[in-house]
Amino acid sequence: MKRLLITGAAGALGRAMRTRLASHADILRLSDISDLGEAQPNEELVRCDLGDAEAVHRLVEGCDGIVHLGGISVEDKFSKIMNANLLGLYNLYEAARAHGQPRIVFASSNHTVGFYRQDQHIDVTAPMRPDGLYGVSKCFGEALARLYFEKFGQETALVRIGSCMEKPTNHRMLSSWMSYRDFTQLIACVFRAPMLGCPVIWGISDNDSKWWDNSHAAYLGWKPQDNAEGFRAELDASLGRPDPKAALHVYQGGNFVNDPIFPES
Ligand code: NAI
Ligand code: 15L
Repeated sequence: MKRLLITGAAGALGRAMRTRLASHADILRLSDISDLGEAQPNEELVRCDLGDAEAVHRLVEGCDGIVHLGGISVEDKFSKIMNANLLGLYNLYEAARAHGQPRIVFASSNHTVGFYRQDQHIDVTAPMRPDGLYGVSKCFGEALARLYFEKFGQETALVRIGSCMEKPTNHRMLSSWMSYRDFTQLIACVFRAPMLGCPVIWGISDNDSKWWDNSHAAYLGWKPQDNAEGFRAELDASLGRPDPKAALHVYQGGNFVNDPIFPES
């Protein structure tokens, strides 16, 4: 593709995708509210608040695909979540509608279903059970994307990312981990697919210990290659045996279930 937009490009996942997706488009347009550093020859850098509709329209114009990683990524005050994850998402979808409906990868989250227990195995037909306002904002994002698909045919991959990082850092992530390599390949499959639609996809590697079933998305041809199980011995040695009563090991959303509703002041 000619121009791929990555929002949230200054964040943890954005920085990882910036290098890994560089060869997937002629030009990467990288955006964030925070500093993006120096532009590489094939990069365009755009500082932009997702809550600013006009800026988001300019950002999306001329893009052939969008990887939407920008926004508040953990539990926070509602006002912050509202600007970045609710208003920001609406701005992005209105901009996409005005500028040719580029296909979108939306970084949704396992926190849409965080209140399921880890001994429950679910698929994408399971009702949402968000574990906080952050999780609710991702439920909103999925619903908004679905609306724009039904009404206007806008295609989006709703990737409910588990834990996408270099390696798992606790025993919960033996189930929820997705490697950077697998996420990169998922994004490539999404943009290559002749027909995408608006599927929910669980963003996890081929972990032995899984809670989520991705069989409905086989048509995308995505075959994750990594497996968190290889890190179990290392985690056992560094963390000891997990406490089976701790929220981290009871709920799919882990400790997020214990977050308070943060006051605005
Ligand atoms: P992060 O917090 O490191 O990055 C998010 C980026 O969005 C930051 O650079 C931040 O400056 C930017 N941002 C926040 N508010 C903004 C606004 N109003 N306008 C423009 N940019 C704004 O988060 P991370 O880990 O890189 O995650 C990326 C995305 O993936 C997030 O949407 C997160 O919810 C989602 N996700 C990540 C998971 C993970 O394991 N890393 C798991 C599940 C979902
Ligand atoms: C998320 O949604 C967060 O953005 C990320 O920071 C991780 O905490 C991840 O979920 C997780 O559940 O491990």
